[in-house]
Amino acid sequence: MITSYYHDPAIDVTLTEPKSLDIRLKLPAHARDVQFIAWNKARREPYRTERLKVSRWAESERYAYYRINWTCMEPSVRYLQYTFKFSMNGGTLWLNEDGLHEADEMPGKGAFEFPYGSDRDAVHSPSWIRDRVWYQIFPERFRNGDPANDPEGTLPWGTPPTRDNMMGGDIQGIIDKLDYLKELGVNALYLNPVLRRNRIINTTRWTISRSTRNSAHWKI
Ligand SMILES: [Ca+2]
Repeated sequence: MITSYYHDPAIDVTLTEPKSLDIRLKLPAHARDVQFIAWNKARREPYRTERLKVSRWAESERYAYYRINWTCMEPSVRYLQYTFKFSMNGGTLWLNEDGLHEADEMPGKGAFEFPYGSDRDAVHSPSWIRDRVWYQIFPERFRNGDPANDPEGTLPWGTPPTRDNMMGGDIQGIIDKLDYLKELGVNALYLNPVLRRNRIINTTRWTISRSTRNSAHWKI
């Protein structure tokens, strides 16, 4: 009976480039015929099952250490599954995510999984975002720049906020304070949520620009 086994996939991130995987396996010293078997989970893309013999890397009196550097992943394969097969004490064993199984055939489920992301899974930030100094604003509570657009029931500025009360803050209030924000070194604003008359609206693009050159006037 096996009382100790350990598997270390060496990395715990999703790869976006065809790099190799360094996989290590520690087994009792008398384990033999270790194989690494990998296949495409989705099976939508053509990908043959790999069956690779894993060589013994190091050993001690009680344990054997196996290691395989696997470089055969294909970028189109999004989710790989793999398992280890080895023989010991006359039986065939499978090491899976959910433990050890003694069986002649590979278990139908429970294999290790490895998300091999494609480029479409990666986050691509625009170049302009890298030197931004962000300032997050809740417009309704930042500044009331135009009392004429206050929703019904707007309370005096400075009233203790609750989940539901309204203070009348608006985009004009932000515009009024753009120079102040600039003095702080802020060069990007993150507004949330933007409300239209106390109703949350879906994503909308607003453009704010100077209305006249060299002035403190802004338009939206
Ligand atoms: Ca207002």
